[in-house]
Amino acid sequence: MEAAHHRHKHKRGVGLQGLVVLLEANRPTVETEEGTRFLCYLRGKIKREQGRIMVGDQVEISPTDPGEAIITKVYPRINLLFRPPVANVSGLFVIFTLLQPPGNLELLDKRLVMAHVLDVDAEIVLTKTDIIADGDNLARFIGLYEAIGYRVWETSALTGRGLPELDHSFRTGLWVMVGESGAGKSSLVKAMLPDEKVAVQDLSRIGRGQQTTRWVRLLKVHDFWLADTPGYTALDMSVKDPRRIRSAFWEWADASCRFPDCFHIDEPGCDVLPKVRLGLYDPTRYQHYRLILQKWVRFY
Ligand SMILES: Nc1nc2c(ncn2[C@@H]2O[C@H](COP(=O)(O)OP(=O)(O)OP(=O)(O)O)[C@@H](O)[C@H]2O)c(=O)[nH]1
Ligand SMILES: [Mg+2]
Ligand SMILES: [Zn+2]
Repeated sequence: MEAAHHRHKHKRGVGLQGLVVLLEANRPTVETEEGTRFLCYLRGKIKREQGRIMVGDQVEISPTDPGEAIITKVYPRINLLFRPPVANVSGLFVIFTLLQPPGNLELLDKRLVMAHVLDVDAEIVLTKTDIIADGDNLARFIGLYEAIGYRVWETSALTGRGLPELDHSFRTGLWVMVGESGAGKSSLVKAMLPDEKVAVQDLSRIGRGQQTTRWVRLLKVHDFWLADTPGYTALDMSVKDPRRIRSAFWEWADASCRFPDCFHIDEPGCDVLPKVRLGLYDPTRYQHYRLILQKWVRFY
């Protein structure tokens, strides 16, 4: 029964299943479940019907030459991240450094909101903790985000601090490293997977605004896939429901505004605004909320 089923499948030309693990200069590399890699072409029909293929796409391929194949089918996507471009995301590792170069908190909050809007997990990974001397700044940062409910990892690719913990925390699916250029995404990947060839930014180029990693790439870590990505600074999303942005600010869930649908802008009886003024809610987070609301909400 099994054999007949397989023969039948084969006769109809049903290909191998795989995952797009790299898209270098528009040529997808697909890895099958057995771990074999194929450099692929897209069938023209698929290109027209489904548009751009992305890293993270589940596909069917039909081998042509040794190590080469044609992608014959792209499975429907669960979700989709634009910057960096990755499909079928389970979670984001938001990579952030307080120094060398100091990370941008607005971009950090935007990435956390992005995860919330996409309905995927987000964890903050602080890098370069070996060079942080100002203990207070570190404690304040960790205190703020942990109180909100985020998991914050303290790591150093240089000393190896925090890497075993990160490596052994259980996860499944596809986890994407996102963060500014120079934040240390590739250094972290390299430290976690010493056998992989990973290009890391030259110290002299830090802060010059050039990405070292140019393509999204998936790497296998135990039972999950980890994506190293180029750093992006221009983040944008199209959010139809502004409530999704509001609910991304978890720390305001306990506010008791007069109107249950209060957006905390200038509504009477708002409980968030006075608490922001008193410093009970972080003013910088609130400022970012206003910015994101203004820029990302599209009305149709
Ligand atoms: N002191 C210290 N330096 C680090 C650490 N991690 C990374 N760096 C340095 O910071 C720079 C970060 O470079 P990458 O790891 O290439 O940064 P990236 O986030 O991958 O950057 P893009 O690929 O451009 O997006 C490199 O020069 C690293 O040597 C760390 O834990 N401690
Ligand atoms: Mg990189
Ligand atoms: Zn309010």
